Amino acid sequence: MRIVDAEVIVTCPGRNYVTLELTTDDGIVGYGDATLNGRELAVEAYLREHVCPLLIGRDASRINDTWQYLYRGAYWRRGPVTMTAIGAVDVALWDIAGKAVGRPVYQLLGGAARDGVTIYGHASGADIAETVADAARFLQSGYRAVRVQAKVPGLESTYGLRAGTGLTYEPAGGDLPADEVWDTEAYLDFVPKLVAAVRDELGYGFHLLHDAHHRLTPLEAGRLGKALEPYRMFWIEDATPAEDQAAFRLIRQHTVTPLAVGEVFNTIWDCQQLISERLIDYIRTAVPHAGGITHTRRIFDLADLYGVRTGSHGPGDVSPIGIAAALHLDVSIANFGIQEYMSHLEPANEVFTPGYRYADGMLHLSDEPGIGVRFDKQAAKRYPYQRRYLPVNRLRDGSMHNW
Ligand code: CS2
Ligand code: MG
Repeated sequence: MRIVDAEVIVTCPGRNYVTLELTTDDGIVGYGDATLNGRELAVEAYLREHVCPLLIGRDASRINDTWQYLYRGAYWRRGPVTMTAIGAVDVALWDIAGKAVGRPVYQLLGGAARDGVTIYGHASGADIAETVADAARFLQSGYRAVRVQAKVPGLESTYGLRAGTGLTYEPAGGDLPADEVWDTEAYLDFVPKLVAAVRDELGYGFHLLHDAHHRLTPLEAGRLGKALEPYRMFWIEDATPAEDQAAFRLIRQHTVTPLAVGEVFNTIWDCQQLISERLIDYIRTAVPHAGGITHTRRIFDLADLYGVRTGSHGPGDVSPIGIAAALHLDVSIANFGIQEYMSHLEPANEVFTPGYRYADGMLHLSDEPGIGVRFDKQAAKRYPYQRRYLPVNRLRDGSMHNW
């Protein structure tokens, strides 16, 4: 089963996606998600110029060897662009492996360990009342977990506020990064009020999550975690930038609120200390950005040794192929925690046809062979790439902060 063609397709049906298509000599086609929000063309070029020429003629069944060949062979290791490119090749090869034997990928990973994959809704609002009402809507439609994000009083814009009535929050926009202003004290004063109102109105019968989105210092994260302890959070996400893994020791000294981190990680080495010292409770690496199924599974297995559960990143800027790949891992591993899922902006469904479906607060995979997502290359051509950037954040004095 030799690879005879490798093509990278960039398309923008509602937002940009980068998809790798691999074809074998017996006509099997596999797909991988190579989308990296705001840096799509960097991954496209890495794949087209430096990886695809190496794939032609390779045995598609040698997934592990191809992973090692692309990782060690690059010499320059790690990083979001390299690992997203390797991740796309890896998922496409797993897709081919499943299609070659007529079985869904999760059955090649040891089979289902649960009936479905619990996801969380993304409630948001311009104020507390709106956010509580939005959270209630998710609960009424069967969600068992909800993330809440609301506009911080006094700030022009705040992370996580969905536009319109759709389910997807899309932060990238414009052909230059939008400049946003941030005020940590206003945020720290506000979030406990938001969370208290959600629990007062909607009770404790569901998992409640919040994303601090890298904006706090470790001590501020400890302050927030302690303030939220009465409300039994499922997690606070990205409480502080996690390059400084040791900083989480300080947060742990001040709070028992569970911590989740990892959506910007791309290798096991980014989280090895966080996991082995039990400094976090959930690891959030996204399959497309962390070297695909092969490497993400290693991260999840390491996490399992230390009682850390998974909480894969799954925003609208992970394509349905990336979401499906995560679901195959989620449904089969022992230490599954929760899966992020926002669904996708229209008209993504003209290009991607996922086999998974929503029911009772969970996503359920189909038993289609492979990853189970169909990709319409002709439809993709109808939506050419549009340069878009994630926003940047500055403090009120103009100094750069973390978005
Ligand atoms: C967020 C994302 O989903 C999340 O938890 O952190 O919305 C993130 O901001 C985007 O994926 C960045 O592209
Ligand atoms: Mg996040």
